[in-house]
Amino acid sequence: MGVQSPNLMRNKKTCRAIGIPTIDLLMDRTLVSQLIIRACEEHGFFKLTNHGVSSQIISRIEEESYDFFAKPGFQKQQAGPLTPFGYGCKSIGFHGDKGELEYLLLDANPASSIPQTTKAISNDPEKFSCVVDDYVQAVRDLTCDILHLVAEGLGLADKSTFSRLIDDVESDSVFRVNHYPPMDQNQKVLNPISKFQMHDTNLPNNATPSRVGFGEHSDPQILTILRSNDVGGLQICSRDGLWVSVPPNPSEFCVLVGDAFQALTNDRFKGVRHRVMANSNKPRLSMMYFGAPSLNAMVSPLPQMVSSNSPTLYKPFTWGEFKKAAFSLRLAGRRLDQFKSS
Ligand code: GA4
Repeated sequence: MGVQSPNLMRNKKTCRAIGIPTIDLLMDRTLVSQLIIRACEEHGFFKLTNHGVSSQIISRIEEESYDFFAKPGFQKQQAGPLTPFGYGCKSIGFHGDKGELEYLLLDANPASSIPQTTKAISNDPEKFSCVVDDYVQAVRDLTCDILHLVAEGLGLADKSTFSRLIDDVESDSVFRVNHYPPMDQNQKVLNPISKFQMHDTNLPNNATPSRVGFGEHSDPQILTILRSNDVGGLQICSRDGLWVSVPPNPSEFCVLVGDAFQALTNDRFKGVRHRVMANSNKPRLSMMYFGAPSLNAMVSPLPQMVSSNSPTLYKPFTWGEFKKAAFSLRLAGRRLDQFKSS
């Protein structure tokens, strides 16, 4: 499979190399679909090159985001608090999880009118909405392509089985921009223990502790399409429980399997646990499109994914029911457990 640059990770007990699957969308379609399926099964994660999203669309949203985050705090606060969309700082979601980041969370459905939040985000809300819509539309199309490829690879008769869930006017998809401020050098040297959480068990004993930018979790939705600037920090948890750093590459997209895809495929794909360690001297900016179904769509296993050898693992449930449960469990793991069939 198009595996590139093995990435050495150090762990207290072991040191291992892992290849992060990198898939070139310009390769032969049948091959691409097989590689995507294998990556979703083995890692719940892959990188995409030659994804076809125009660099202009990407740089415009990136510039708007940098402009917003460069504003003084009191101005950014005017785009908050989250209701559920808007500006957030240090608190992740509504239930007390903390992170060393600030972010914008926006509705990823085509805006019929410019929401109040957008007026507080930009001096030119129409331009901002347009830039967001262009980016979101491009990554939504890309997500639908990937979902078509998955359906093809799984041999489903209806190739839009997955894509139609997010290509829906009622889709609950969201768009998020995360800004991880640079780590203050003085803090890093003077007060490393009390200031920063010691979560990084992969670090050798003499290394500088890492700051948790976004705590470990899986995304609740179907697929996440992530793009970052050239500052690293994203780590994924491998199947054997090791944290693997994902080298940043602004020209690529990272694709993450979410909990809903795990349920739809009856656990053939697994949601990938990931986190961001914000310990760079440079600011990290990442943009995520979270592709989700409508609130009343069923996300329990597709009949085609169930057989006598693979009986259904989940009771029937809607995305709305799962989302409610996932949000109340915060960043905790095993959110799907309460939907397991007995
Ligand atoms: C993780 C993925 C998306 O960023 C998000 C997050 C959401 C939020 O920030 O409001 C959650 C988190 C995410 C999962 C558990 C709950 C909800 C924060 C949190 C503690 C927008 C999403 O959909 O789920």
